Amino acid sequence: MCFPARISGAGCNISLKFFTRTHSIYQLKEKNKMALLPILVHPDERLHQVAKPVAAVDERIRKLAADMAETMYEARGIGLAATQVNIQERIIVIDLSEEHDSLLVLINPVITHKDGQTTYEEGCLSVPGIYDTVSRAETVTVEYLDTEGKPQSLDADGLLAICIQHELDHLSGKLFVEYLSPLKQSRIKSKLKKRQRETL
Ligand code: K1U
Ligand code: ZN
Repeated sequence: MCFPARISGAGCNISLKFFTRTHSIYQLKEKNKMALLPILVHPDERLHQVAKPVAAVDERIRKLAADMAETMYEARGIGLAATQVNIQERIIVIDLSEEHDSLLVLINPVITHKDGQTTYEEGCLSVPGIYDTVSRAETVTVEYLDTEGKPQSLDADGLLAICIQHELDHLSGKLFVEYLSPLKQSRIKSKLKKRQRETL
């Protein structure tokens, strides 16, 4: 079933045109046994690969989206891009709700409009424990396919707009730390490498 909706909350207002509930996380859960996927950690060259468009939205893609959602929830994130779990296909999942009941699955997402400017102290599941301020567009329009392969368009602002831009950067092989100064980037890389050595 498709219906237009407007959702507010969690620091954002979003207009969902023809948002579909037929493949919510609950339906995905019923159909597939979900798995947790390992998240790549910076510095890892695979985080810089450019994802390819999904050719066909089928059961494999729905299972992958369900596994990505489960992985995101378990890691206490609000978003996850396929690149972060070493899948080089254009899929992102986002859920800003505390209840984990507002999952967005965006397949082959493309930002078609950006406006304004805002800053936010971002984090990243692939750059654990590091938070820093990044400047991005304040509002975006993103076009994508849903889990049934139907074209959708979403106007977003607030944290949702920031998260969409952060996740699309992942699909282009870009991490939020690349917006920081070379000195900060070098310090972050050294810190994470040291942490990885210590946990080996
Ligand atoms: O892509 C990712 O690594 C997920 C990332 C998304 C994101 C967070 C903040 C700004 C932009 C994008 C995270 O979820 S990191 C965890 C985090 O910072 C956070 C978790 C819950 C609420 C708010 C932030
Ligand atoms: Zn990230």
